[in-house]
Amino acid sequence: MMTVEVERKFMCSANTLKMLEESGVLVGKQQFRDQYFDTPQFDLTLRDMWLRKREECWELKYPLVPVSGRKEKSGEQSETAAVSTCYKEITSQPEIQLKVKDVIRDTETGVTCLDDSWLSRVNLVCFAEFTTVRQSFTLEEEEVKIDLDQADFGYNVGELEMLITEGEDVHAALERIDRTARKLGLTADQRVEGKMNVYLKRNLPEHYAKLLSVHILRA
Ligand code: V4E
Repeated sequence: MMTVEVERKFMCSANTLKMLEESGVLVGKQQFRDQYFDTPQFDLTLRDMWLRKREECWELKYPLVPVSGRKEKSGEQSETAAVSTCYKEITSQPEIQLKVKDVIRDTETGVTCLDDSWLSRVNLVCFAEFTTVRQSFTLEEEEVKIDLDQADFGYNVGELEMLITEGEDVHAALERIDRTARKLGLTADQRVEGKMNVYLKRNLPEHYAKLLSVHILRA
């Protein structure tokens, strides 16, 4: 079963924080280290594929709508959809390997574990590494998870997130995210940079510029 992450990022103002502390339920606080991997030529991220190891767990995120079939955002698109993103998430190592191999044309077969030897064989190297402290909240009657992230390189961002299974109604998830956003007093006109945008801009500006130029990331 494939998971789809429907997500909207936001800047957490003092008002939003107050609202969360008063009406939200703090469901957890955690700290994790993310390491992102790609080939030296960035074959994965230039296709909007993000391979990461969070603590000891591997995860691959790639768009629900493949980069090749993407249309420019039109005026017809709802504001909610314009500020939200949909990515498939896979966590099974054999599936991750198959998908990655599709892209970087590894010819090896019979590898079943995404260990460090597999990484070096297909020339995957860590290009970004940071630690996040995350506080997670929920609002009464809402299924959307609200994360407040503080990354160790000095960037804070909020995320509204719903996980659905592939084939489930993305539109309904977008509407739930929108409803939670309204309850938090967020407006749809604001597009917010994710942690990776900011990390790349600061640490790998050339690759960041390339991702902007091919419309994988937006400034
Ligand atoms: C999908 C993606 C990246 C991978 C990191 O994804 P994200 O959900 O931003 O990270 P995080 O740490 O919050 O993961 P979670 O704990 O929720 O699983 S890096 C860039 N992208 C693409 C992307 C994009 N183009 N635009 C926006 C607004 N977000 C992500």
